[in-house]
Amino acid sequence: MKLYYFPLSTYSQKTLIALHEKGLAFDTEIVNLASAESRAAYEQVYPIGKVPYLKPETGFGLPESTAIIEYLDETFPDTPRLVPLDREAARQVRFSDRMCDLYVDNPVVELLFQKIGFRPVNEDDAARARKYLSAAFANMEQRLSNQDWLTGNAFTMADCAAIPPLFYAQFVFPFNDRPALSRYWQRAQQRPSYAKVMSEFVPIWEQRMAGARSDS
Ligand SMILES: N[C@@H](CCC(=O)N[C@@H](CS)C(=O)NCC(=O)O)C(=O)O
Repeated sequence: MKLYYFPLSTYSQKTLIALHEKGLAFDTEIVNLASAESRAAYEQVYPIGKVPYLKPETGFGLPESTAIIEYLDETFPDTPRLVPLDREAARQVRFSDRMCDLYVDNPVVELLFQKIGFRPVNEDDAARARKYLSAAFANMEQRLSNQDWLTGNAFTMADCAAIPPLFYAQFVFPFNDRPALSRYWQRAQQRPSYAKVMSEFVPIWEQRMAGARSDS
C-alpha cells in the first residue's frame, strides 16, 4: 500500500502514527502542499487535494485520516487495535477523535496559518479558534489527570488525532499551564511511533522557520 502525505501536515502525521503503531510496511509519496505543481499532480489521484490518502494494494483509495485508521484496524486484525472492539470503548474513542480533529487540530492550524501568513489575519476566526482550544484543553486536562492516554490507559486513534496538533499548539496556544496535558505531551514524544514521525518533520519545520526568520 502507498500513503500520499506531507510531513508537516497534522492529519498526515495522525495516519503515520497509526501505521507505525501497527508496525506496517508501506510505500510513500510526498505531496508538497507548498508547490502548485505537486498539488496539481496529486489532484489527479484525489481531486479534493487533501492529504493523507491511502492507496491499498487492491480496491479503492481512501482519503480521510479517521477512515484510513479504521480501515487499517479492519484489514490488519493481528496488529494492535486503535479502535477497541468493545462498543462502548469504541464510541468513546470515536467521539474523542472527532473532538480532537474539530476542536484541537483545526483551530491550531487556523491560528498557525494566520501567524505565519498562510491565511489573512481574521480576528473573529482567531477568537473562535481560541475558544475551542480553551474548552478542548480543559477537557483533556481533566481526563489526563488520572490516565496516561486520552481515553484510558491504552493508546488509541484518539491519541493519534490529539498528538500532532500539540506540536504546533506550543507556538500559537501554549499549554504549559496545564500540568496533565504537559505530561501527556512529554509522554507522546517518548512514544516510538510519534518519535519516528517527529524525526522526519521537525527538521523540515525548523528549516522553514529559520528561513522565515531570515526573510523578515
Ligand atoms: N478531514 C481530513 C483533513 C485533511 C486535511 O485538512 N489535510 C490538510 C493538511 S493537514 C490538507 O491537505 N490541506 C491542503 C488543502 O486544504 O488544500 C482528514 O482527516 O484527513
